[in-house]
Amino acid sequence: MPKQQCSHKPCSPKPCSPKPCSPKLCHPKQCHPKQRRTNNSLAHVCHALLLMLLSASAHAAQVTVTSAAGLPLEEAVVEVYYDIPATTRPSPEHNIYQRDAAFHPTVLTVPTGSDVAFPNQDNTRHHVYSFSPAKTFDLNLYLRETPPPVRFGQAGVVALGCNIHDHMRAFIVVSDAPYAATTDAQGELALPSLPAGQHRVRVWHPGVDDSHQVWWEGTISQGDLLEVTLELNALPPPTPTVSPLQQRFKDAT
Ligand SMILES: [Cu+2]
Repeated sequence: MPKQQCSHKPCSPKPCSPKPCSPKLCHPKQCHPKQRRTNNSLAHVCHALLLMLLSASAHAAQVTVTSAAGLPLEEAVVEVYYDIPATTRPSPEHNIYQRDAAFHPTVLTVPTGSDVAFPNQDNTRHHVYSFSPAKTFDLNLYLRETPPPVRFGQAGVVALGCNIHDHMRAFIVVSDAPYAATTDAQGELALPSLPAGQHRVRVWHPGVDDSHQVWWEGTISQGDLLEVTLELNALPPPTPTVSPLQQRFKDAT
């Protein structure tokens, strides 16, 4: 970090750092009151400069994703590509459960080669499937006995559905990137410490396109505050349908 020279020679003969600039350096008897005030203000300036330099070099990069209308986009997937040893890549267990006739979460990001289970927590049966090129599978009607996990060995976006409930949908983003995660309710994601240099970054959201294959692409480096605006061109998800039993219940009330 470049050292700064203090201009106040009598009290700060050395290069500027937090201690030389501290007012304690001036003994009250050595400094005229006016000099002490000057030293105090100099100390504040030095501290402010130091904090600015530290924060500029140390804070993590952050990505904020919003729609063209300015709304924060939750569950946008952010991938960052950089070199790390393959052995350090985590591979925790994953699952997408079903509750209240909905998938939870609705967007899951996993490293390529991950296994994902689909436990059913409802009292009605579900039939989970995908026709996506990255993974085609079919878990026939089940209730309490969770089928064996499905392995996702190819990078890409996998759209999930339920054969019984058309409104149920979710996405698994299978990623080759060393880092991939989803944004929070504010559309924000704080990245881990990145290696030096510019890195390729991709952003995906289910609302961008009905093909689910369109990614925003750019670059990012440590300390960047990247703001990404996505146009949402996909059709809105279908609204939940009411079963005949539910309809009879509604009619009776
Ligand atoms: Cu279902």
